[in-house]
Amino acid sequence: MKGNTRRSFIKKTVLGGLAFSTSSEIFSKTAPNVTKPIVISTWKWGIDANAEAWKVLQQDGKAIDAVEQGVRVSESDPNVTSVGYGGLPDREGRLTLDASIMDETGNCGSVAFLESIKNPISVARLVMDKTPHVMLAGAGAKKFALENGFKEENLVTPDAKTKWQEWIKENNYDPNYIDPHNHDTIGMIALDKQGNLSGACTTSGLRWKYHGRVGDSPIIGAGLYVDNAVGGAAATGKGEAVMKMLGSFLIVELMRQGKSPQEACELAIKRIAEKQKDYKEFQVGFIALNKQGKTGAYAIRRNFKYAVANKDGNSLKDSNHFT
Ligand code: SD4
Repeated sequence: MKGNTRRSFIKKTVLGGLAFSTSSEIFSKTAPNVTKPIVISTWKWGIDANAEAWKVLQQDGKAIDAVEQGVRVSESDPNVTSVGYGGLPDREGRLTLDASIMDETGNCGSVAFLESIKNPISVARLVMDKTPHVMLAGAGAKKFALENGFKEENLVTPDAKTKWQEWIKENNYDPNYIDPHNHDTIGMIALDKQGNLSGACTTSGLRWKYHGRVGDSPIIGAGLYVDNAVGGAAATGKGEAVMKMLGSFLIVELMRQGKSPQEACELAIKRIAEKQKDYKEFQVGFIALNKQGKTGAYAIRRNFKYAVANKDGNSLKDSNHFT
Protein backbone atom coordinates (compact mmCIF):
# COMPACT_ATOMS: atom_id res chain seq x y z
CA MET A 1 0.00 0.00 0.00
CA LYS A 2 1.43 3.43 -0.90
CA GLY A 3 2.09 5.95 1.92
CA ASN A 4 -0.96 8.22 1.55
CA THR A 5 -3.39 5.44 0.84
CA ARG A 6 -2.11 3.48 3.83
CA ARG A 7 -2.38 6.53 6.14
CA SER A 8 -5.93 7.17 4.97
CA PHE A 9 -6.80 3.48 5.54
CA ILE A 10 -5.47 3.65 9.12
CA LYS A 11 -7.37 6.90 9.72
CA LYS A 12 -10.62 5.40 8.45
CA THR A 13 -10.05 2.32 10.57
CA VAL A 14 -9.60 4.42 13.71
CA LEU A 15 -12.62 6.54 12.85
CA GLY A 16 -14.58 3.40 12.16
CA GLY A 17 -14.02 2.52 15.82
CA LEU A 18 -15.80 -0.54 17.15
CA ALA A 19 -16.66 -1.87 13.73
CA PHE A 20 -13.01 -2.90 13.36
CA SER A 21 -12.48 -4.28 16.86
CA THR A 22 -13.12 -7.83 17.93
CA SER A 23 -15.38 -8.37 20.94
CA SER A 24 -12.49 -9.44 23.16
CA GLU A 25 -10.53 -6.30 22.21
CA ILE A 26 -13.48 -4.14 23.20
CA PHE A 27 -13.72 -5.75 26.62
CA SER A 28 -10.01 -5.79 27.35
CA LYS A 29 -9.85 -2.04 26.63
CA THR A 30 -12.83 -1.10 28.74
CA ALA A 31 -12.79 -3.55 31.64
CA PRO A 32 -9.82 -3.68 33.95
CA ASN A 33 -11.92 -5.14 36.81
CA VAL A 34 -13.61 -8.45 36.28
CA THR A 35 -15.95 -9.91 38.91
CA LYS A 36 -15.36 -13.66 38.86
CA PRO A 37 -16.45 -16.22 39.57
CA ILE A 38 -20.09 -15.23 39.46
CA VAL A 39 -23.38 -16.96 38.64
CA ILE A 40 -26.83 -15.55 37.90
CA SER A 41 -30.09 -17.46 37.59
CA THR A 42 -33.83 -16.91 37.36
CA TRP A 43 -36.45 -17.00 40.14
CA LYS A 44 -36.22 -17.80 43.81
CA TRP A 45 -35.03 -21.37 43.26
CA GLY A 46 -32.03 -19.77 41.63
CA ILE A 47 -30.70 -19.44 45.18
CA ASP A 48 -30.39 -23.22 45.70
CA ALA A 49 -29.22 -23.73 42.14
CA ASN A 50 -26.59 -20.99 42.51
CA ALA A 51 -25.37 -22.58 45.75
CA GLU A 52 -24.66 -25.83 43.89
CA ALA A 53 -23.06 -24.00 40.97
CA TRP A 54 -20.95 -22.01 43.41
CA LYS A 55 -19.44 -25.21 44.85
CA VAL A 56 -18.05 -25.94 41.38
CA LEU A 57 -16.94 -22.37 40.69
CA GLN A 58 -15.13 -21.79 43.98
CA GLN A 59 -13.16 -25.01 43.54
CA ASP A 60 -11.78 -23.67 40.28
CA GLY A 61 -14.29 -25.73 38.31
CA LYS A 62 -15.54 -24.91 34.85
CA ALA A 63 -18.60 -22.75 34.21
CA ILE A 64 -20.12 -25.49 32.04
CA ASP A 65 -20.04 -27.93 34.97
CA ALA A 66 -21.33 -25.27 37.35
CA VAL A 67 -24.42 -24.49 35.27
CA GLU A 68 -25.22 -28.16 34.68
CA GLN A 69 -24.90 -29.04 38.38
CA GLY A 70 -26.75 -25.88 39.39
CA VAL A 71 -29.92 -26.30 37.37
CA ARG A 72 -30.09 -30.03 38.19
CA VAL A 73 -31.09 -28.93 41.70
CA SER A 74 -34.30 -27.31 40.41
CA GLU A 75 -34.97 -30.19 38.01
CA SER A 76 -34.82 -32.69 40.87
CA ASP A 77 -36.93 -30.65 43.31
CA PRO A 78 -40.62 -31.69 43.22
CA ASN A 79 -41.58 -28.38 44.81
CA VAL A 80 -40.47 -26.50 41.72
CA THR A 81 -43.58 -27.11 39.62
CA SER A 82 -42.30 -25.60 36.40
CA VAL A 83 -39.00 -27.49 35.99
CA GLY A 84 -38.26 -31.23 35.74
CA TYR A 85 -39.64 -33.64 38.36
CA GLY A 86 -42.89 -32.30 39.84
CA GLY A 87 -43.53 -29.99 36.89
CA LEU A 88 -47.17 -29.44 35.92
CA PRO A 89 -48.12 -31.51 32.87
CA ASP A 90 -49.60 -30.72 29.47
CA ARG A 91 -53.31 -30.89 28.63
CA GLU A 92 -53.10 -34.67 28.29
CA GLY A 93 -51.56 -35.06 31.74
CA ARG A 94 -48.09 -35.80 30.35
CA LEU A 95 -44.97 -34.02 31.51
CA THR A 96 -42.65 -33.08 28.64
CA LEU A 97 -39.36 -31.33 29.30
CA ASP A 98 -37.15 -28.89 27.37
CA ALA A 99 -33.53 -27.96 28.16
CA SER A 100 -30.42 -26.46 26.59
CA ILE A 101 -26.79 -25.88 27.50
CA MET A 102 -23.97 -23.88 25.87
CA ASP A 103 -20.26 -23.79 26.68
CA GLU A 104 -17.36 -21.38 26.29
CA THR A 105 -16.37 -22.75 22.89
CA GLY A 106 -19.79 -22.06 21.39
CA ASN A 107 -20.76 -25.72 21.53
CA CYS A 108 -24.32 -26.39 22.54
CA GLY A 109 -26.81 -29.17 23.07
CA SER A 110 -30.52 -29.37 23.71
CA VAL A 111 -33.46 -31.68 24.21
CA ALA A 112 -37.10 -30.95 23.54
CA PHE A 113 -40.36 -32.76 24.28
CA LEU A 114 -38.50 -35.27 26.43
CA GLU A 115 -40.53 -37.49 28.76
CA SER A 116 -39.71 -39.51 31.88
CA ILE A 117 -36.07 -38.45 32.32
CA LYS A 118 -35.44 -36.48 35.51
CA ASN A 119 -32.47 -34.35 34.48
CA PRO A 120 -32.92 -33.18 30.89
CA ILE A 121 -30.03 -30.72 31.24
CA SER A 122 -27.61 -33.62 31.55
CA VAL A 123 -29.11 -35.24 28.45
CA ALA A 124 -28.62 -31.91 26.64
CA ARG A 125 -25.00 -31.90 27.84
CA LEU A 126 -24.50 -35.40 26.40
CA VAL A 127 -26.05 -34.34 23.09
CA MET A 128 -23.44 -31.56 23.05
CA ASP A 129 -20.51 -33.73 24.15
CA LYS A 130 -21.22 -37.04 22.42
CA THR A 131 -23.17 -36.43 19.23
CA PRO A 132 -22.62 -34.44 16.04
CA HIS A 133 -25.99 -32.75 16.65
CA VAL A 134 -27.33 -29.82 18.63
CA MET A 135 -30.87 -30.98 19.38
CA LEU A 136 -32.71 -34.24 19.99
CA ALA A 137 -36.46 -34.36 20.53
CA GLY A 138 -39.22 -36.61 21.79
CA ALA A 139 -38.86 -40.38 21.59
CA GLY A 140 -35.41 -40.10 19.99
CA ALA A 141 -34.13 -37.95 22.85
CA LYS A 142 -35.52 -40.44 25.37
CA LYS A 143 -33.96 -43.40 23.53
CA PHE A 144 -30.61 -41.58 23.51
CA ALA A 145 -30.91 -40.89 27.26
CA LEU A 146 -31.76 -44.49 28.10
CA GLU A 147 -28.88 -45.76 25.96
CA ASN A 148 -26.58 -43.51 27.94
CA GLY A 149 -27.52 -44.71 31.40
CA PHE A 150 -30.42 -42.43 32.34
CA LYS A 151 -33.35 -44.23 33.89
CA GLU A 152 -37.01 -43.95 33.03
CA GLU A 153 -39.09 -42.48 35.86
CA ASN A 154 -42.62 -41.28 36.40
CA LEU A 155 -42.06 -37.56 36.94
CA VAL A 156 -45.71 -36.56 37.41
CA THR A 157 -46.10 -36.27 41.17
CA PRO A 158 -49.47 -37.03 42.84
CA ASP A 159 -49.84 -33.32 43.53
CA ALA A 160 -49.26 -32.40 39.86
CA LYS A 161 -51.73 -35.08 38.78
CA THR A 162 -54.40 -33.74 41.14
CA LYS A 163 -53.93 -30.19 39.83
CA TRP A 164 -54.23 -31.44 36.26
CA GLN A 165 -57.40 -33.40 37.07
CA GLU A 166 -58.90 -30.25 38.59
CA TRP A 167 -57.91 -28.25 35.52
CA ILE A 168 -59.47 -30.60 32.97
CA LYS A 169 -62.86 -30.14 34.64
CA GLU A 170 -62.82 -26.52 33.44
CA ASN A 171 -60.40 -26.94 30.56
CA ASN A 172 -59.89 -23.22 30.25
CA TYR A 173 -56.56 -23.00 28.47
CA ASP A 174 -55.05 -19.55 28.37
CA PRO A 175 -51.31 -19.52 27.59
CA ASN A 176 -51.14 -15.85 28.55
CA TYR A 177 -52.55 -16.39 32.03
CA ILE A 178 -50.00 -15.41 34.64
CA ASP A 179 -50.28 -17.44 37.78
CA PRO A 180 -48.00 -16.07 40.49
CA HIS A 181 -47.59 -19.62 41.81
CA ASN A 182 -46.55 -21.11 38.48
CA HIS A 183 -43.21 -19.48 37.83
CA ASP A 184 -41.01 -20.62 36.05
CA THR A 185 -38.09 -21.82 33.96
CA ILE A 186 -34.61 -21.78 35.41
CA GLY A 187 -31.99 -20.10 33.25
CA MET A 188 -28.42 -19.75 34.53
CA ILE A 189 -25.25 -18.07 33.28
CA ALA A 190 -21.86 -18.49 35.01
CA LEU A 191 -18.41 -16.95 34.65
CA ASP A 192 -15.65 -19.12 36.13
CA LYS A 193 -12.27 -18.23 37.64
CA GLN A 194 -10.63 -18.73 34.25
CA GLY A 195 -12.95 -16.08 32.85
CA ASN A 196 -15.00 -18.51 30.76
CA LEU A 197 -18.76 -18.25 30.34
CA SER A 198 -21.40 -20.98 30.00
CA GLY A 199 -25.17 -21.21 30.36
CA ALA A 200 -28.06 -23.61 30.92
CA CYS A 201 -31.83 -23.41 30.70
CA THR A 202 -34.42 -26.06 31.67
CA THR A 203 -38.20 -26.20 32.04
CA SER A 204 -41.38 -28.22 31.93
CA GLY A 205 -42.77 -25.39 29.82
CA LEU A 206 -46.20 -23.84 30.09
CA ARG A 207 -48.54 -25.95 32.15
CA TRP A 208 -51.56 -27.36 30.31
CA LYS A 209 -49.80 -26.70 26.98
CA TYR A 210 -50.76 -28.60 23.82
CA HIS A 211 -49.18 -32.04 23.75
CA GLY A 212 -46.13 -31.62 21.51
CA ARG A 213 -45.66 -27.93 22.27
CA VAL A 214 -42.00 -26.89 22.57
CA GLY A 215 -41.04 -23.52 24.04
CA ASP A 216 -38.03 -21.22 23.87
CA SER A 217 -35.87 -22.97 26.47
CA PRO A 218 -34.30 -25.62 24.17
CA ILE A 219 -33.96 -23.21 21.24
CA ILE A 220 -30.41 -21.88 21.11
CA GLY A 221 -30.60 -18.11 20.74
CA ALA A 222 -34.14 -17.91 22.17
CA GLY A 223 -34.09 -19.32 25.72
CA LEU A 224 -30.30 -19.30 26.00
CA TYR A 225 -27.23 -17.91 24.27
CA VAL A 226 -23.58 -17.58 25.25
CA ASP A 227 -20.64 -16.06 23.41
CA ASN A 228 -17.48 -16.38 25.47
CA ALA A 229 -16.05 -13.18 23.99
CA VAL A 230 -19.05 -11.12 25.08
CA GLY A 231 -21.54 -12.60 27.57
CA GLY A 232 -24.57 -14.81 27.98
CA ALA A 233 -28.32 -14.43 28.43
CA ALA A 234 -31.31 -16.58 29.34
CA ALA A 235 -35.07 -16.15 29.21
CA THR A 236 -38.12 -17.09 31.23
CA GLY A 237 -41.80 -16.50 30.68
CA LYS A 238 -43.95 -17.02 27.62
CA GLY A 239 -41.69 -18.93 25.26
CA GLU A 240 -43.63 -18.07 22.12
CA ALA A 241 -42.89 -14.37 22.70
CA VAL A 242 -39.17 -15.08 23.13
CA MET A 243 -38.96 -17.39 20.11
CA LYS A 244 -40.39 -14.64 17.90
CA MET A 245 -37.42 -12.34 18.60
CA LEU A 246 -34.57 -14.70 19.63
CA GLY A 247 -34.26 -12.79 22.87
CA SER A 248 -31.08 -14.28 24.30
CA PHE A 249 -29.18 -13.94 21.04
CA LEU A 250 -30.37 -10.36 20.71
CA ILE A 251 -29.11 -9.52 24.21
CA VAL A 252 -25.67 -11.00 23.51
CA GLU A 253 -25.44 -9.07 20.24
CA LEU A 254 -26.45 -5.84 22.00
CA MET A 255 -23.70 -6.45 24.58
CA ARG A 256 -21.27 -7.05 21.70
CA GLN A 257 -22.18 -3.58 20.44
CA GLY A 258 -21.21 -2.12 23.81
CA LYS A 259 -24.46 -2.19 25.79
CA SER A 260 -24.27 -3.19 29.45
CA PRO A 261 -26.12 -6.39 30.42
CA GLN A 262 -28.82 -4.23 32.02
CA GLU A 263 -29.24 -2.02 28.96
CA ALA A 264 -29.31 -5.07 26.69
CA CYS A 265 -32.06 -6.78 28.74
CA GLU A 266 -34.12 -3.58 28.73
CA LEU A 267 -33.77 -3.15 24.97
CA ALA A 268 -34.84 -6.76 24.39
CA ILE A 269 -37.98 -6.30 26.50
CA LYS A 270 -38.70 -3.04 24.66
CA ARG A 271 -38.36 -4.94 21.37
CA ILE A 272 -41.10 -7.31 22.53
CA ALA A 273 -43.29 -4.37 23.53
CA GLU A 274 -42.77 -2.74 20.12
CA LYS A 275 -43.48 -5.82 18.05
CA GLN A 276 -45.99 -7.83 20.04
CA LYS A 277 -49.09 -5.79 20.65
CA ASP A 278 -50.47 -8.08 23.36
CA TYR A 279 -47.32 -7.79 25.50
CA LYS A 280 -49.23 -6.54 28.54
CA GLU A 281 -51.01 -9.88 28.71
CA PHE A 282 -47.95 -12.00 29.45
CA GLN A 283 -44.63 -12.11 31.23
CA VAL A 284 -41.10 -12.42 29.84
CA GLY A 285 -37.97 -11.93 31.94
CA PHE A 286 -34.34 -11.91 30.85
CA ILE A 287 -31.08 -12.25 32.76
CA ALA A 288 -27.63 -11.47 31.37
CA LEU A 289 -23.99 -11.67 32.46
CA ASN A 290 -21.07 -10.24 30.53
CA LYS A 291 -17.40 -11.16 30.27
CA GLN A 292 -16.56 -8.62 32.98
CA GLY A 293 -18.94 -10.26 35.47
CA LYS A 294 -21.55 -7.50 35.24
CA THR A 295 -25.18 -8.62 35.53
CA GLY A 296 -28.50 -7.43 34.16
CA ALA A 297 -32.16 -8.40 34.45
CA TYR A 298 -35.42 -6.96 33.17
CA ALA A 299 -39.00 -8.13 32.67
CA ILE A 300 -42.23 -6.97 31.11
CA ARG A 301 -44.12 -7.16 34.40
CA ARG A 302 -43.42 -6.94 38.09
CA ASN A 303 -42.50 -9.89 40.30
CA PHE A 304 -39.61 -11.22 38.24
CA LYS A 305 -36.86 -12.28 40.62
CA TYR A 306 -33.35 -13.48 40.00
CA ALA A 307 -30.47 -14.74 42.11
CA VAL A 308 -26.81 -13.71 41.96
CA ALA A 309 -23.93 -15.47 43.73
CA ASN A 310 -20.37 -14.15 43.93
CA LYS A 311 -17.70 -13.88 46.61
CA ASP A 312 -19.98 -11.56 48.61
CA GLY A 313 -22.82 -14.08 48.91
CA ASN A 314 -25.89 -15.46 47.19
CA SER A 315 -28.91 -13.18 47.10
CA LEU A 316 -32.34 -12.88 45.56
CA LYS A 317 -33.08 -9.63 43.72
CA ASP A 318 -36.18 -7.94 42.34
CA SER A 319 -35.91 -7.14 38.66
CA ASN A 320 -37.04 -3.82 37.29
CA HIS A 321 -39.87 -4.05 34.80
CA PHE A 322 -41.36 -2.31 31.78
CA THR A 323 -45.06 -1.97 32.62
C1 SD4 B 1 -41.63 -21.92 28.01
N1 SD4 B 1 -40.20 -20.17 28.86
O1 SD4 B 1 -41.69 -23.13 27.77
C2 SD4 B 1 -40.75 -21.47 29.14
C3 SD4 B 1 -41.47 -21.68 30.43
C4 SD4 B 1 -41.71 -20.56 31.31
O2 SD4 B 1 -43.52 -19.39 32.20
O3 SD4 B 1 -40.81 -19.84 31.66
N2 SD4 B 1 -42.98 -20.42 31.62
O4 SD4 B 1 -42.28 -21.09 27.41
